[in-house]
This record gives sequence, structure tokens and C-alpha cells, in this order.
Amino acid sequence: MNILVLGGDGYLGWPTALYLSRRGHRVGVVDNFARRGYDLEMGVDSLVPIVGLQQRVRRWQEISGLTIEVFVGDLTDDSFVTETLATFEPEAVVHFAEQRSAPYSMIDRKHAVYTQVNNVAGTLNLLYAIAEQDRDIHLVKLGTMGEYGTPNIDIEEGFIEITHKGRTDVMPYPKQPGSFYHLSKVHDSANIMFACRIWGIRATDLNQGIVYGQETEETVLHPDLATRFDYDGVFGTVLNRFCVQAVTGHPLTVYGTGGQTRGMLNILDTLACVELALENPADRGEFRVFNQFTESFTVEDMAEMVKAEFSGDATIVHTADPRVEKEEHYYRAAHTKLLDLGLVPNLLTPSVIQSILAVCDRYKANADVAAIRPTVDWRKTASNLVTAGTPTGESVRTSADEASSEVSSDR
Ligand code: NAD
Ligand code: USQ
Repeated sequence: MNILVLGGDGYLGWPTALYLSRRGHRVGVVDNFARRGYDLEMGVDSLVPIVGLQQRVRRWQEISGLTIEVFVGDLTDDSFVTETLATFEPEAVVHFAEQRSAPYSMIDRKHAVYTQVNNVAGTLNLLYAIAEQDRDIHLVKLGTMGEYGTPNIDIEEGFIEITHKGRTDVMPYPKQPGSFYHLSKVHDSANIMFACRIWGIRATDLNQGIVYGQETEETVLHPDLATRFDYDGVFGTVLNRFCVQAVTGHPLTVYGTGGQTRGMLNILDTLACVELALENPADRGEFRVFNQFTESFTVEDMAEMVKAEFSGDATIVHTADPRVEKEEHYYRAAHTKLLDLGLVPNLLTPSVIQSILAVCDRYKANADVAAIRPTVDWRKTASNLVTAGTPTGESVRTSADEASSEVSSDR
């Protein structure tokens, strides 16, 4: 299959591109390196060193004999998107290319606007390009379990049957997301569903939980093939963060009571789920939603598990929750569709936690402990983006500045 991986330089996009390439697909990757730019903006870096995309691709060719085509550009540039699709002629597009951090989107107005423009406009350009070029192209789009929030009823897989005043219909499941980032995914889902309806394109929305882990069969073949590993207070996700905190002697930072429950999955299962979606495409005109996670845990449970598996002493601290979210709540979310297609989950066993701890231990000298502290406060409309390289209050030109000035110059 000809598969274009958007966001192919990122944490999940790069290992997915390698995985699909190794399985005999013709793979192209698209990226504008925005993610590397956020690191520069915040003065942080991936714990595991990563080389540039061109070097990654050259190394892959040397090791596997396989070619990955590279397209450098921005999805918010509509002509770039149209030209890339025309050149590559994909049968499927896997779309990872968004600003994915909830805290980053909550820094201030500029970062919220940047996140929503980047994510929603990028996806809209893609929908138009697919509809104009070839409506058979299967769009596999990374969404998030966070679209649903934490309602006091069971979460279904995308849709819910509602009976109201004696009449019944199947409707999109209600969305109560917890950040401007998560909201951007809700807006994407609505746009994609509408595009499927009016243009008859085919799409799978993968409502993914929080991913953990860093190594895949392909990325371990050479250090140049490694994918990134984020641990800082803005881009680090909870379980990966706890592992870095343990090996650096930083207390494990549980926000609030730690009763927040989230769907989780191993990075290996991200690759497997994307492959299953590609092998079993949505029908023409179908907007399909899969809940992509394998287990759910409370934040406190995850801290306890990391503490138990760490060979040294790890302490857990409960800090005031910088986010506005329920700290104790009901959580039961359906996730059977990918299992029905054959997913065999890689669960969060002690040995998996130990393997993540081993990666963190190997690279702990790269960790900037000062960058671990959470700096973004949901209750404020502007937080100082204070990280290792940015003294308090210093003004830095950011991706968000650029988006914001583009928005104002358009007016
Ligand atoms: P990432 O930031 O590491 O990768 C995203 C890539 O997309 C980056 O390389 C970035 O440069 C690129 N990108 C962003 N905007 C772009 C644009 N306008 N044009 C071209 N390229 C652009 O993120 P990730 O962790 O790999 O996540 C990938 C996707 O999966 C995201 O959509 C995210 O919302 C979703 N997701 C991630 C997780 C997780 O735990 N990491 C969980 C659920 C869903
Ligand atoms: N948390 C802590 N301590 C920490 C970090 C996080 O208690 O040090 C808590 C948060 O308050 C939250 C939970 O852990 O309740 C998850 O936070 P996170 O940063 O790991 O995940 P989140 O912000 O939801 O975002 C991540 C990805 C995002 C993806 C989402 C999937 O960055 O791209 O969409 O996970 S989901 O959570 O299912 O929406």
C-alpha cells in the first residue's frame, strides 16, 4: 500500500513509518519540524537523543535497504498538502501531525490559538486535498480518548444510541474535553465526520489513550533510528514522566489525589492498531471511531507501579493539580473494536515498566531536572513558559507567535 505518514518525525509517527516500511508498504513522511521547534522554544530536549529526519531516513535505507520518502512542509499550507498528495498518490494517510500537548495549548492565548489553527486548519486542508484528489484514500486520524472527558456514565466507541421523548437515534458520543488541545481534536472529529457525509470519503478516527514506552523492533536497530522521549512539564506524559522522575531522584508528581483514570497503551500497540485500521479500511462515506487503548489506570496506581518496579528509592508527592479536571470519578470506556480486528495487547507488566526505566536510566544524564516541574496553570489565562532555557518573563519568539501574527495579518 502507498501510505503517507503525517507527523512522521514525531514520537509516534517515526516508529509507525519504520514499522510500515518494514512490512513492505511504500511509505512517505510529512513533517514541518514544529515539534523540534517547541523544544527550542522551551529550552528542553528529548531524553533520548534523536538525529534529524534526513539522517534517520538515510540510516534506515542503509540498514533495511528500504526507502522512506520525505516531504518537509506545513499542513496549514494548503498548496503544500495538495501537491504532496498529488506527488505521492497515497492509498492511505495516517495523520499524526498536530500540536499534541494539553499544557502547551493552555500556556496562554497565543498557544491556544496556535494549537487550534494548526490542528483544525491542517486537518481541514487534508480533507479538501483528499476530496479533490481521490475519495478512495483512507484517512486514519489520531484523535484522543480525552475528547470524551470523564462522564458519569459508560463511554461508548464514538457513538451512543439516545432515546429522547419517545424517538431514538444514534448520535456522536457527547464530548467534554479538558484542554484547548483536546478541544481541537473534537473539532477535527466533527469536520471529518461532515466530510465523510458530504464527499463520501472514508475515515477512521483513532481515539487514542496515553502512550507509554519508547522502543520498538525497528527503532532499536540503530541509535539513529530512536524516537523521541519527552519528560518535561509541558510535553512529558504521565507514565513516561514517572519513570524519568524515578531514575533522576525527583519525586513522582501525582497531581491532586491521583484518582484521575486514563486509558493507556504501549507504543507497540499504537503501531499495531494503526496497521489494523489500514488493513481493514472504513467504507466509502463511513466515519468510523475506534477507542485505542488497552487498559485503564488511575494516576496514583501508575505512580505506585513505577515506585514498586524501580530498584532504588522513589517517593510520591501529591501536588496541587495545575489542571481543572475531576480527581475522583467513574470511568468505564468501551474498547472492543480493535480487539475484534485482532489486536493482541502488550499490557503494562512489571517487565514493561522495568524496560522503560532501563531506557530512562541509560539516558538520565540528559535529563534536565529543572524542566520536570509543571508550569502551566489551567486557571490562569497566561502562564509564564518557564523551563530550563527560559529565564522567568523573558520573551521568546514562538511557533504560537508566528501563528498569531499570521492570524492578525489576515484580518
Ligand atoms: P509529536 O509532537 O511527537 O509528533 C507530531 C509531529 O507532527 C511532530 O513531528 C510535529 O513536528 C508534526 N507537526 C505538527 N504540526 C504540523 C503541521 N502543521 N504540519 C506538519 N507537521 C506537523 O506527537 P506524538 O506524541 O507523536 O502524537 C502524534 C499524534 O497522536 C498527535 O495527533 C497526538 O494528538 C496523538 N496522540 C498522542 C498520544 C501520546 O500519548 N503521545 C496519545 C493520544 C493521541
Ligand atoms: N498527571 C499527573 N502528574 C504528572 C503528569 C500528569 O498527575 O506529572 C496527570 C494529569 O493531571 C492527567 C493525567 O495525568 O490527569 C494525564 O496527563 P498526561 O499529560 O499524561 O496526558 P494528557 O494531557 O491527557 O495528554 C496525553 C497526550 C495527548 C493525548 C492524551 C490522551 O499528550 O496528545 O491526546 O494523552 S488522553 O489522555 O486519553 O486524552
